[in-house]
Amino acid sequence: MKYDFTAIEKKWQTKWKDEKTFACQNGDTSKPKFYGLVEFPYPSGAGLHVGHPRPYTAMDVIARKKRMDGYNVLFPIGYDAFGLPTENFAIKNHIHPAVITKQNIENFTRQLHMLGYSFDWDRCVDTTDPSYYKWTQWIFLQLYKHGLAYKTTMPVNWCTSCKCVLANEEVVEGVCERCGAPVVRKEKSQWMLKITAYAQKLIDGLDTVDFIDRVKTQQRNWIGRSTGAEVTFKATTGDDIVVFTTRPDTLFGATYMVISPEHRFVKEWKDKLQNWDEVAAYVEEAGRKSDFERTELAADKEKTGVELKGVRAVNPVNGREIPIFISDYVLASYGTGAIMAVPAHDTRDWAFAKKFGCEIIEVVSGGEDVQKEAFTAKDDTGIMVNSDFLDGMTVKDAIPAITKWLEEKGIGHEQVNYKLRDWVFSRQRYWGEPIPMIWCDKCGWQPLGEDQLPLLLPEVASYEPTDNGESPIAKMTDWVNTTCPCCGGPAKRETDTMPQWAGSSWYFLRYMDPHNDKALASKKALDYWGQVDWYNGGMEHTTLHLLYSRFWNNFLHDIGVIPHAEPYAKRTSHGMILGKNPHYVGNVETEEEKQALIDKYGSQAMRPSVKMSKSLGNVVNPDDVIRDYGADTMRLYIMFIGDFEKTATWSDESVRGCKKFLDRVWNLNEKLKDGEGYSAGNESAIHKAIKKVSSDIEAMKFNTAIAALMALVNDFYTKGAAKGDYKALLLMLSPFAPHLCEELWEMNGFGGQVCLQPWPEYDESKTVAATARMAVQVGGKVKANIVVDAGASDEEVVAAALAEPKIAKLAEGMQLVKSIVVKGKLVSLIFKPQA
Ligand code: ANZ
Ligand code: ZN
Repeated sequence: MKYDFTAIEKKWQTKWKDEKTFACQNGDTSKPKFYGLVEFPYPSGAGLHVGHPRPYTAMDVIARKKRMDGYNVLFPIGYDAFGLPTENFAIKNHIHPAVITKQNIENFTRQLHMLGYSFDWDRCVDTTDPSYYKWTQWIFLQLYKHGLAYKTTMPVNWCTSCKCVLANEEVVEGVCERCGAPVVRKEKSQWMLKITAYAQKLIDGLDTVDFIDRVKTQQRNWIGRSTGAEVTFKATTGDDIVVFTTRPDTLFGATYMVISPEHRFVKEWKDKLQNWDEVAAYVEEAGRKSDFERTELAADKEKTGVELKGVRAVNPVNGREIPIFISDYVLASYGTGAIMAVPAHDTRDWAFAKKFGCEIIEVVSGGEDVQKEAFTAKDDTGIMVNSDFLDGMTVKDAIPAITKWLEEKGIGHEQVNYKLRDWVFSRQRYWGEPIPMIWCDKCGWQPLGEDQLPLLLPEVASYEPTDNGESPIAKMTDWVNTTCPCCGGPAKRETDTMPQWAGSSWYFLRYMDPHNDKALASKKALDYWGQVDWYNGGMEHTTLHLLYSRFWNNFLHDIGVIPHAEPYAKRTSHGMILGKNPHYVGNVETEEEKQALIDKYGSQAMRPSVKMSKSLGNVVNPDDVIRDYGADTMRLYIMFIGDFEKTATWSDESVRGCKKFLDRVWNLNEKLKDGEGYSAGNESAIHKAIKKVSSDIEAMKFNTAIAALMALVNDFYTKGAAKGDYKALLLMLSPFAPHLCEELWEMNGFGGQVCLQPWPEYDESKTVAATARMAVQVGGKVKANIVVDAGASDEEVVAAALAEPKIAKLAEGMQLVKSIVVKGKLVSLIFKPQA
């Protein structure tokens, strides 16, 4: 019989769907629970990308294995469907974004079904469904009521193309993460979420979870805790200038100060400044740049700045008067927006001092001449000098000593700062959750009553964002004008919507109880499922989604809504799938051809693989692969493609290789011998394979698990396989190639569905092959002994006997005429001289 994957896959997918094979029950205490999570997709118009199946198949393999291990498995899926691409498509084509979303979700659902994923489809969520975003809005109201949502006017990142405010996390190297257009600074009134109040909790929580190191490190760096001191300098105006420094030990080397161009003193000192015009011009110029342009991009560039002429500061440790500058390398948004500059020991200060002729005084010795470069070592290599009572101390000892001194004098104290900024939570766009707040001229901002939720998005005539930066909803006066929940007077609704990160910040909770209309999920469901046991997702979400959702979860825990502070017990991440680079120099033969590619494509020509893109024509569509080779081949290949956490390059040849392997598994079915248990020849190989495949799946080493199964199939072909051997193979292969295995399981009459069988167990003692010692007789006399696999076939035994050195010598010039094997005991050979 032919392996008709199309028919087989359709048959089993229909059965799983109709019978709800993978629907799980809340509160089943007869089994341990396992909650496996993948990042739900944004249903774009382009359909499933080949990047999706890698993490999805991986978690599907794990979920299927956990079910066979006897767990009650929650493995859900849904759609993160608010967002700009849909809105932009709506604007262009004049179709309601909800209509487009519905179509896209249907297409994604079809594709996900086609891959045979064991999702519990009854729990599917859609963030744009009012019964879902009701609870997103509810969480916002809780944040507001607990002082963690506030509206403020601030300079924000403004995408010139999306006409929309972006969070810091959405600005990548100065351009919009989504569309690549330049991002400029703009003053806007914005809703903010106080994630900074959770900075320390978000760091501490990392100690309680099993996240891969890369993720922990990136989160810690992003939150950016630094310990130092705040020190007060007196200005000659009488004002106190407070600075944040991580090196209070270098205070004696502070030879000037810098305040950020936005610092309030700049305006307050206007009348005292002799060079106001110059100062004002610099302030304006700096205001146009983003923090990224002012710091990272400018790191190697010449420092700029203006001295504030007419005002000076006094260094509190030695009473010396020092100049004050404004420079854009000092950010308004970090620390106190002011620094003491120590050019001898800070690289940026050193570069600035060289340009502006400021004094450089060494206070830590141990490096090169500080007039030639800054000495920045913070460890024990440096010894304090020119620093009065600190002289002779190491930096490590000097920091607490000076901090104590500052505290005693009342001019400073220890201070912890975080790089993390509050989360800009409003977008001036249509396709997002309305923010349930009302503005009353008398009462100020008022939260909408919880009984009024969901606050539905109004129908609008056009989704175009307005040039003045207001949401298209602002034009819907019927919707905007309302009454104040506090005084009943006329009031207006907030017209900004939430960012896309809102719906995904809590979706894993909704899966536990997706149809609940009384709460985001019942206490019973939340208690039963607890934490997500295993969450796999992209590294690109580490500082956005992963941090945001940990913040919301910690908050919901603090207000008693959910039982765990940390949402995810375990987080892993996969590498990207790349396409072959059509412009790679390795694709061509001659030097001229190679040079032509380099001339045209530059360094890009040197890369064998690149991100898939339409323009390069190297995009792989999962639909095509499934049509040509089947979903099982697609799944198997994507798990076999390489180390899961590393990037991998798509290869059609390897896809065909995987299909061949499944063909071999299929064809083996017709060669099976009878026999229920494992046959002697295969027993140890099967135990070994069970051990390896089990631990490899757990460690996400899918490629080596598959390699082990391939080796087992080879064994079965050489040694022959009994039904019992085949059964074990199907059990182990089923998480990877579920449709094929179900079909073969059924054909053999093994009973039930393979996905519902217990995972096979292995016996450690049987993973090492049993051996047998056998005598070798030649012409009736024992001439040698050999050791062979207990399960070795007669042919293998004879071959081993002939290879034995003594026997080989006897056999020289002879021809074997007869051999008799007495299993496990002896092999008898009869030779005659060669003709
Ligand atoms: C004096 C000093 C001496 C510093 C020295 C460093 C080395 P992190 O680790 O990032 O927290 N700083 C403080 N506020 C700043 C702002 N708003 N914009 C730009 N720079 C700012 O770095 C803290 C250090 O960065 C602080 O310590 C301060 O420079 C600078 F040998 O103070 B330091
Ligand atoms: Zn009012």
